[in-house]
Amino acid sequence: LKPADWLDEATGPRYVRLRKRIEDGISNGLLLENAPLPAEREIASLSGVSRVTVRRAMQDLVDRGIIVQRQGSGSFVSDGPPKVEQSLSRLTSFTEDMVRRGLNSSSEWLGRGLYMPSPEEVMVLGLSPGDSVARIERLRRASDMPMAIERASLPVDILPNPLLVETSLYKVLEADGNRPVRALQRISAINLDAEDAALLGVDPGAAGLRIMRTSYLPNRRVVEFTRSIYRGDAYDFVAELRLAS
Ligand code: 16G
Repeated sequence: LKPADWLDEATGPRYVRLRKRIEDGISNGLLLENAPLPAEREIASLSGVSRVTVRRAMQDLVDRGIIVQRQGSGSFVSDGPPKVEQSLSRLTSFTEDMVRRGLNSSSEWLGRGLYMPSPEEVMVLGLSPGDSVARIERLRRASDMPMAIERASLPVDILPNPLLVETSLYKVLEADGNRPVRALQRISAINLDAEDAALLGVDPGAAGLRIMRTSYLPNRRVVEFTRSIYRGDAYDFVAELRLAS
């Protein structure tokens, strides 16, 4: 990038303009994968903005997974998909997680409706003989990138009409006073089979994470039993640990 290219003439906060400039540089191929970015101080003088502005733009780029910062060696253009850092201590929905990161979430329907439950669904959801189960199966995308395949099962009295879920399942549950307040989540490593890999846009056998979430209402009733397959290269799960007392 030439010095004049660091900040365009457009209006808007300076850090946003600088961030967009760098993003454009990457999508135009002016800044290649793994290319080092100049030091903060240098970008500041090239673009005529303060270091605070540069820091803010860079932080945004790091949050979006567009650049990576390596301790002691500076910032580089990321060579992989943006990694989503997901807290393991908050019970949030996919839509909320993406909105918080400024990413656009969307879903492709893989299936939904009322079905005869599997023995596992009967057990986990505490269904009675003859009960149906509501299932919604979606391929979930963040800014158009496939991130996860989610297969959720719910008791029919909690989700009588799966067709009512447009974007967010948790929003529908919340509207009915059924938003889960606790969940147990189990994460295990897998290699993606050909079908799931194709949906997620990665090679068969690529690393994935299988996540099982069982969510509960305040009265301890199970609201949701969800089996998900997440892309291993797109997620970092992060938990805060404390010294056991
Ligand atoms: C998260 C949950 C999923 C839940 C979904 C609802 C995992 C790992 N995560 O993705 O259980 O069904 O959020 O999202 O299972 P929504 O409200 O955006 O539809």
